[in-house]
Amino acid sequence: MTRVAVITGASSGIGAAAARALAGDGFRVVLGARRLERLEELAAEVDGEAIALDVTDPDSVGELAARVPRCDVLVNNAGGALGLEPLGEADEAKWGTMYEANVLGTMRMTRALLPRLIESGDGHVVSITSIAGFEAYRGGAGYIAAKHAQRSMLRVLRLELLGEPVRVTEVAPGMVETEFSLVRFGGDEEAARRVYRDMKPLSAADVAECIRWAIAQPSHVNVDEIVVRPRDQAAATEVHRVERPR
Ligand code: NJP
Repeated sequence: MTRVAVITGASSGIGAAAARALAGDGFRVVLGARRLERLEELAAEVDGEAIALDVTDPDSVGELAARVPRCDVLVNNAGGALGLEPLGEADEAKWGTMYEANVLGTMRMTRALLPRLIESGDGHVVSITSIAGFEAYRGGAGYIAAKHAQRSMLRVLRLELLGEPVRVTEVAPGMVETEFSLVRFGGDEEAARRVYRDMKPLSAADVAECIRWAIAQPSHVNVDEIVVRPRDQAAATEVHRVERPR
């Protein structure tokens, strides 16, 4: 029986790369995100299924779950950051969206698919958090609060699933060159490019390989967490930059 992996936020970046990696390992991949056209292109490439999904909308999560009769792996990847304002200028709408997508989205997807993950007899929940889940940097309060919350929730899940046939893994990346910064800066391409200037960030495929590897371990091996950063980044704000010819 072909194993099924549901991947949220599969329309770009880490989620799309994870879909390719897991399809390569023989999974049937179910791709969820709001941009359905992109998902359909990727689904055609990896012979998967594209389903429109907004993790901030409980009905949308319910609709996806209703279309997935089997689920062996859930990759909670949908999320991201909005803005870099100091706390004194915090934007409530941005904070709300970040909390909804990263924290409540992960909760909703996990809650909806947990019965199927247990039924599979060998389930796995992999969630993409961030080094922002345990570090702080100026301007990051809303995202950092959300990623700390997401990370805490996963630790509780690990305890609650003890004795069930479901593994729980957290993958916490540092800087990864995806659409993350473009989204954070509201589409400002120059601001997004500056984040990765003169250093070598991780690629989405680098993080996808961590996800794939954790899942590929034997069932009794639970990789609890993976922290993965570029060699050029020792901490959130400690980044080695060298001007390189372009
Ligand atoms: O970013 P990006 P990444 N409902 O922007 C989807 C974490 N992370 O791959 O709905 C459903 O290319 C969105 O799809 P769409 C980060 O916090 C990253 O880097 O079509 N889907 C897109 O597919 C996040 O949790 C870095 O717009 C929703 C995807 O999410 C994860 O890695 C560092 C959604 C975002 O793809 C993947 O981000 C780090 C919703 N409501 C942690 N909202 C980094 N890149 O540096 C968004 O520490 N999506």
